[in-house]
Amino acid sequence: IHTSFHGFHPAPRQLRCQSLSGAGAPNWNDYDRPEEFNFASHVLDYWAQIEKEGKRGPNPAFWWVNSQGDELKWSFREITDLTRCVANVFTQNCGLQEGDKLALILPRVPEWWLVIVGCIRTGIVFMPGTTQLKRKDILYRLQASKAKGIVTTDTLAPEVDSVASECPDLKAKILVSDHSREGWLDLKSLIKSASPDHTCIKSKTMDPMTIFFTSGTTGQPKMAKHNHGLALRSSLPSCRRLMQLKPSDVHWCPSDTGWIMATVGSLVEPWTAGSTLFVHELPQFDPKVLIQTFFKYPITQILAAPSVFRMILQQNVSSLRFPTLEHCCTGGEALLPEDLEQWKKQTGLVLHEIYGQSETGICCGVLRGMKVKPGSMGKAVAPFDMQIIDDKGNILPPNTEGNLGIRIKPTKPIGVFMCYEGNPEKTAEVECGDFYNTGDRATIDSEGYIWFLGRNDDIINASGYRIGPVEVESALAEHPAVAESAVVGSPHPTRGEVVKAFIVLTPEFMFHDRDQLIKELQEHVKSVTAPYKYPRKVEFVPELPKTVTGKIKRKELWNKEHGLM
Ligand code: BCO
Repeated sequence: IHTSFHGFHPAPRQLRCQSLSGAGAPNWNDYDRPEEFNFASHVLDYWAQIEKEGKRGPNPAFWWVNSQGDELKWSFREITDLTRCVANVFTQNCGLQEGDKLALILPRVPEWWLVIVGCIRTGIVFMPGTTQLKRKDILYRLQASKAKGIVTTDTLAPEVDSVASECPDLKAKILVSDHSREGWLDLKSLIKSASPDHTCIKSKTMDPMTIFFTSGTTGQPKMAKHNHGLALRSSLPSCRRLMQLKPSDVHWCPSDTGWIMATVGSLVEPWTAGSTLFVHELPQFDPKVLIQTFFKYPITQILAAPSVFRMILQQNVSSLRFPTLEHCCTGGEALLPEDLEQWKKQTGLVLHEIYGQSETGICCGVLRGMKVKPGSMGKAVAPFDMQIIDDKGNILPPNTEGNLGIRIKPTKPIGVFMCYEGNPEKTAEVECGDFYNTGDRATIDSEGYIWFLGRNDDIINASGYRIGPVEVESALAEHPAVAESAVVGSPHPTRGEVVKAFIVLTPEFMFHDRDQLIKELQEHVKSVTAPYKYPRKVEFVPELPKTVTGKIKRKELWNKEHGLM
């Protein structure tokens, strides 16, 4: 990868508002459905051209740093060239082609951004996954998606090798490393020798672009498949009004690369506006590093989960008055009014809540400049029509609690997922009359503000992670101490909710040291599945509450945890 290290200069004044009306793409309106769209050619190549014409200012398009003092800056022209090289590597060296699926499990290294755009240029469907995934998670993902390729690092390559023989469709293993590994293609050196001449596919807006794995109440994560509309959506005027990013902005979204928040917030959104996309490698999350980063770099906008802001507020530092930060957005879990108040008090800035899911991207929010109602997650962002519905899909009146729905009939809006790949039953389950049922409970007031109330199922939202209880219960079941368990969300002052496991012990472990056993069970879960799912709270119980048919009553345990009984 070639790098350029040019100094940072704020963009000229006249460019500040340039991109509010749909960035580089044609001036679509919120309800347009263009036949063809490709983020690489419509947006990135546009900004590369603007740069070439000297109309963008000298700010980098991509600015990556780490704690060792390394920095990397790319212009849009460099990104265009590099991602064309990646596209050629995929098709010529890896034997991948349009429609193939590629698992992408990388930390915040520059190649993550190159791979995504390389996929978009070639029509390869990228499937981001968190680097916290373990062997079994990877096996499931490769098998369920029939992935033809995987891109990962040295850390996870051995895990992939240990399951590869069980994945007959997997033909390209692509490594991002400074070392080579037998049986793996070395992405960095292949990019260096690849040609930057590549013709981007002419993708239809409705062609598949990406898949996000998302936890459900039962079973393994579902595969929420999106078309190119997910990226087009950020070019629509209503979406642009959300953050009102402009080319002079330096935008930072420190979300884990496995989530839709990273794809949208740390790639599509800033680049649609021609802004600088800022990345800190942050191998381990540390709120102190975030604070130092705000003081060191000219970051103007941030998008992160409420837990991130809470953790920053809890640090004992003399000032949280950041010199350049102007606008803060938050989503992934509920933002409490006290977080909003504290952030305002300490930083002088308003936290603007957004709401979305792996199935929807950002679908509602408090737009920049809009009146903030503490506790509300704002209004639906067109073209989404969001309503409170009953279990049959009937619209309920204002201020009535019900299911939060997004209208998908007669026309599914740009940005809503296509389906759960390979799972028509689950896809049908979330359709409710003319609506997609988000599974969240909410109310809408007479001004259209949406008030989140909670899930209508057992899914846990722990510091912005969506966790299916069965995934944790299955991991626990593999430990000899666990006769059975039930997992629910439990309130937590920093993380909103954390995973709590109620465990019935097997007779052999009944008299073991309880504190030691808790630690052992936590480590066990961390070792068999992605560690963010581990139960931070454990309670040993003689039995679990069950229905007459023997089904565990998780709701009863949840109510107990939330002081409702
Ligand atoms: O807290 P512990 O130290 O006990 O455990 C942590 C890690 O140390 C540990 N861990 C991580 N990698 C490991 C490992 N252990 C063993 N081996 C490894 N390889 O596991 C625990 C992981 O928990 P965590 O990720 O919650 O950790 P942390 O560092 O406290 O991070 C805090 C947050 C707030 C940064 C993190 O929870 C977070 O990023 N939350 C936000 C998630 C998010 O972005 N959600 C958005 C989803 S997309 C969406 O909602 C749509 C919106 C448009």
